[in-house]
Amino acid sequence: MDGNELIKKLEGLVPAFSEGLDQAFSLEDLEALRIEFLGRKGRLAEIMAALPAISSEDRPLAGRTANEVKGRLTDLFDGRKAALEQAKDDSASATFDPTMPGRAPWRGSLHPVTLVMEEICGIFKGLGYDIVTGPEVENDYYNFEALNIPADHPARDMQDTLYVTDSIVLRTHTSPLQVRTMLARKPPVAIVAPGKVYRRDSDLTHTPMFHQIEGLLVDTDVSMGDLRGTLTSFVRQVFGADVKVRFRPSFFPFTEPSAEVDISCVMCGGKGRVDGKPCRVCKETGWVEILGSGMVDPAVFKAVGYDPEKYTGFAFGLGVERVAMLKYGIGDLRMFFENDVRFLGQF
Ligand code: 2U9
Repeated sequence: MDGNELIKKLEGLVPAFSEGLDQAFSLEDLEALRIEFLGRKGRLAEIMAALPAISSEDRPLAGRTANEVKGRLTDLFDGRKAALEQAKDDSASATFDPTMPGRAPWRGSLHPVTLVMEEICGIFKGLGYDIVTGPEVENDYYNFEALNIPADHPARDMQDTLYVTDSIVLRTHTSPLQVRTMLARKPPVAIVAPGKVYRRDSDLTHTPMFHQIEGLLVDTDVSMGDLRGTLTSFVRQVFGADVKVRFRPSFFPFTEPSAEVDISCVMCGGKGRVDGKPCRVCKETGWVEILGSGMVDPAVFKAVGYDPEKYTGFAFGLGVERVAMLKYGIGDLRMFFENDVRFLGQF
């Protein structure tokens, strides 16, 4: 080997070592590479062993080159070693700490309408009532005819009802469920019918779909007193024992006599004013309407084949969103339909 050849070989060590460093991902890899190139029997030492054999005039340059190459390899080695040590430190401090408290998983919650439906159904279940559900697309007979709402009745107006065909509608109340139940069962009947209902109505205080719960009790000797006692006890369970209750005469095609049920205002406690200002919930009256009710009209019993001479019954209905607004102090009906989890998560 002459001097030139030796120098070329020495200089070739730098890119070869560099390539090796690119593949060294651990301190162990790096040490193996150091031994291969810089070790006592390494590639540099092997080339250096040929130094005494070359001509004396080439030797000084070859010797200098050897020192330079050794310095380059050592620098490259040190730089890579520092980087790998730093990476090792970083990952050590980021290791899993089993003593840290876990990250709480995000939990959903029940919609306030669902909560109120479940609460109300639970109260009546406790009194022995069955929960019944059924179709939201109904025919004219179950939604209107059997309920003493004749074809020319204003409740059927195109304004109020969403029609599928001339004789098929989206149910405007859950009353068809009571009709279906009476056609299928003999008295005594005690049921509550929760569900979605649909009306052609949409403004600040009305949505085209809302939720109702209706109830029906049919037996021999059911009286207006039973209606009054049952509904008074019911509203006190929902709104608190101190709430005042009053029954006002009203009219529904399917009940006679009929009564609307008011409770003392949940906002102002019945005073009509809050901090000296008119109460926005009861409009200064001190009362808010909560239920419609009445004694089942004999015409309805006839339609389902119950003997109106033998049986009497009471029925009631309420809007679930309305109860939820009063119970939770929600001022805007639209909150129930926007699905904003910041709102929904509060219940
Ligand atoms: C049958 C017989 C009688 C159900 C009744 C009401 C009174 C009533 C409204 C309350 C607010 C509907 O959601 S709302 O707009 N309901 O006022 N509902 S009595 O009477 C029936 C039902 C079925 C067979």
